[in-house]
Amino acid sequence: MLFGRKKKNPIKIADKKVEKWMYTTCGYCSTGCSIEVGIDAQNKAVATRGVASADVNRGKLCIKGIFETDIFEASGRGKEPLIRESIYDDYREVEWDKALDKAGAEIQRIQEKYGRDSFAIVSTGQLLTEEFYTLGKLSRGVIGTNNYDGNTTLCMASAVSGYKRSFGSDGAPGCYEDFENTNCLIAFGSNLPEQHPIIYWRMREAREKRRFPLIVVDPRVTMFAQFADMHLPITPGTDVVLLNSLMHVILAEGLEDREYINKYTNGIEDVEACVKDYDPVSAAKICGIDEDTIRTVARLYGKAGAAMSIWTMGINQSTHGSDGVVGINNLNLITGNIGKPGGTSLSITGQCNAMGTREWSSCSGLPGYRYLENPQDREDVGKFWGVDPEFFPKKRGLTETDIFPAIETGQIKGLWLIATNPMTSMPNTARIRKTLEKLECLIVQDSYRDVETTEYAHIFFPGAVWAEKEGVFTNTERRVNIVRKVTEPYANSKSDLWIISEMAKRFAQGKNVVFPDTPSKVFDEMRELSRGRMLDISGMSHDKLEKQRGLQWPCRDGEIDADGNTVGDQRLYMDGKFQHADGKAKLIPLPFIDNNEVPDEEYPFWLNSGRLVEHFHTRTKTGKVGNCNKYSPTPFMEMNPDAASELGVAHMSYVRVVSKRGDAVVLVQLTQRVPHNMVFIPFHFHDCVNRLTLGLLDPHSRQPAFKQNAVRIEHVDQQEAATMNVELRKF
Ligand SMILES: Nc1nc2c(c(=O)[nH]1)N[C@H]1C(S)=C(S)[C@@H](COP(=O)(O)OP(=O)(O)OC[C@H]3O[C@@H](n4cnc5c(=O)[nH]c(N)nc54)[C@H](O)[C@@H]3O)O[C@H]1N2
Ligand SMILES: Nc1nc2c(c(=O)[nH]1)N[C@H]1C(S)=C(S)[C@@H](COP(=O)(O)OP(=O)(O)OC[C@H]3O[C@@H](n4cnc5c(=O)[nH]c(N)nc54)[C@H](O)[C@@H]3O)O[C@H]1N2
Ligand code: SF4
Ligand SMILES: [Mo]
Repeated sequence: MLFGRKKKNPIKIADKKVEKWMYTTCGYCSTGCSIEVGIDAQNKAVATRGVASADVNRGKLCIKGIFETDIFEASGRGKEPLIRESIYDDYREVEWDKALDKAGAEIQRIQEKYGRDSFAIVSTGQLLTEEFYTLGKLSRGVIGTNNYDGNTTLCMASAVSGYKRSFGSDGAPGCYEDFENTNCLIAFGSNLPEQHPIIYWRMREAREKRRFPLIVVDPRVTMFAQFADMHLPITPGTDVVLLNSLMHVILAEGLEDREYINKYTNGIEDVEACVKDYDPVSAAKICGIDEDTIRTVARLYGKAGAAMSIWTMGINQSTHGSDGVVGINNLNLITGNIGKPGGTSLSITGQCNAMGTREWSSCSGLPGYRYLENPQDREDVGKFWGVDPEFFPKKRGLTETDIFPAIETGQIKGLWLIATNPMTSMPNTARIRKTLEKLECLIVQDSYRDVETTEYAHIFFPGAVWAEKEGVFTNTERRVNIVRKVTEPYANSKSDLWIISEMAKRFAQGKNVVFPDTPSKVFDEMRELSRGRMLDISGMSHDKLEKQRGLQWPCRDGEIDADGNTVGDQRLYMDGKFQHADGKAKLIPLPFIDNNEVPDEEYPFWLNSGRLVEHFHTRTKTGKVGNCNKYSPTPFMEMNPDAASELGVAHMSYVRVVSKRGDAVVLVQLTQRVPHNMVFIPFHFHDCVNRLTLGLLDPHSRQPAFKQNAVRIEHVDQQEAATMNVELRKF
């Protein structure tokens, strides 16, 4: 089969005949680029360009943003609501009212029969914030199930948990401008040039103006590692050991900031006692980074004056995810690197609106960083929504990763999935499949009809996608930006806000609670709920967000600069005041316990997984965009050439990868990017890497360890494998 250009003629840029450009914000990653969408004379969205006056991307876009308008009319879009009695029947198209009635009746039947919490709801980081907020109101205030969570548990839960443990609240303290002020940057488990290309571009531009050391900690020689001054190829799952050892050197050599520690933190004695055991010689044996390198990095960081750390899934997706985040925070607290230009602990977020769901969805509590465990918060939100505070649970229910096992054991009987595709994205998908088959009712609400999870659903709601609707996203640096509606929803799909609000009408309790009918009215509610809090957005409005190309929170009503423009704070904790009751940050000791699945004689390779620049997640969007899909049309596995030659595995041949959970057949790409004892498979493809993963859970965040698993490699019949793969990848 031939992919790519057949004739090598020069590429011509087609004139898309754009009549007008409309402002919006990219709907893929959490960088938060401002985009203008070009509309032609037929009112069709046909092109995109970066917005030059937007501080985030300054006119730039990556490949996904450039071709984003292709997703509107991509094949497989959901056109009409669908229902069926059992998952073995065919779907039939029905009117919206009928589908919503059926869903409402099923939820109530299940709740009446098995109890309120027997119906679970799992959402995403990819809706608009107004939609999250409204879904939270419906789930917590009307349907009243405590088993409500988001796919952010697969993604950002460890960052949230680590921030809460260290600082008393979620919320990234830093911003992109920190790159322009830092004297040293360590990136832990983040492949910035591929996964956040425009944040990378901001970082690189800052570094071109003013050189500072860039240190990348990643077991793979990623693109980021290749561009770094130092690459630390860490043994998977041992970042906490490296962090403890860096602190050991900093404290032993007196490079810490004692004044900051004494004034603004608690717990230094416990951390000092703990890191004593992590001298570089002992630590090197566990984390695989030699003692001299550990000392060099510790000294660079300790003496930098302003030093910052960023991290992404290499830290979060581990059994030590939350501890890894706390370790990074510890390092920055003892060196006085929080809340100052160039000194920060900046979690690079994942999905376009993973931050919005953390802030406003009520998944882990109540809106605006409020807690179910706090009686005052229950009282305030209850009053504001018109819901009896006694209706709310008094503590958080199950996370997404605990909801699936609870379906297995029969505790949960019904599930509503909104904009997430667990049949490809959860670990151990064979187990997920069996779990979904057990449900009495599965509702799938997705923009695409052909997502794998709909095969197990009873009801399908077609949702409008991205800029077919209006609302806000929050990016990595707490910048809220506006997604404007640039085109009508495809076919008979509806905005998620509409679907959620209509669902509320199916419940007696929903008649007493107000569900505003426009996104800007919902935004007004959020503004009111945020007033005076850390997460203050009272100074924002949809129009101001467009005018100023996004605003960072906290953004208080009435705070303006000399030109009369509304302003938000660039950084949190500038005054050293944290959100714990005593106002101090907590330094927390992190003794390391090796509880990962690790390679052994039978399964001798680490299985690592992650992403590619041209694909997004389970490829429901990029898999249909020709200019993204053509670069990586087939699942493949990176394998070290020396390891391959020992096993007699050839470049571009198929192998069977086997773990204790299952197997997958993939094409081998030989590359020194992975060490001798590791293979890497992108997770974008269905029936591939997540057939193999175990996904042990972090005890604090319940996030799965997607990146630390053990596998072996077996030979397969090449002809059969090739045929099977072509069949499997047909859209
Ligand atoms: N193109 C594209 N961009 C995306 C996405 C996408 O799907 N496609 N998804 C978005 C989302 S939701 C997210 S969460 C982000 C993810 O962004 P990243 O986290 O940057 O991407 P990953 O490839 O998942 O993982 C990053 C690196 O972690 C390394 N790693 C594995 N184990 C360890 C370990 O034990 N320690 C350390 N230090 N590193 C380790 C891997 O080798 C890998 O190179 O990307 C966002 N941006
Ligand atoms: N092995 C392995 N597995 C992983 C990871 C890994 O690194 N390795 N990473 C994990 C991470 S960090 C993440 S974030 C998850 C992502 O996992 P998922 O959330 O399951 O992946 P997506 O493909 O983004 O699924 C989003 C779904 O929402 C739909 N959608 C998009 N926009 C809208 C909308 O506006 N409305 C509606 N109704 N639907 C919409 C899309 O069509 C798609 O089906 O995967 C996790 N899984
Ligand atoms: S970097 Fe992220 S937000 Fe920016 S264009 Fe690319 S996918 Fe969109
Ligand atoms: Mo993510």
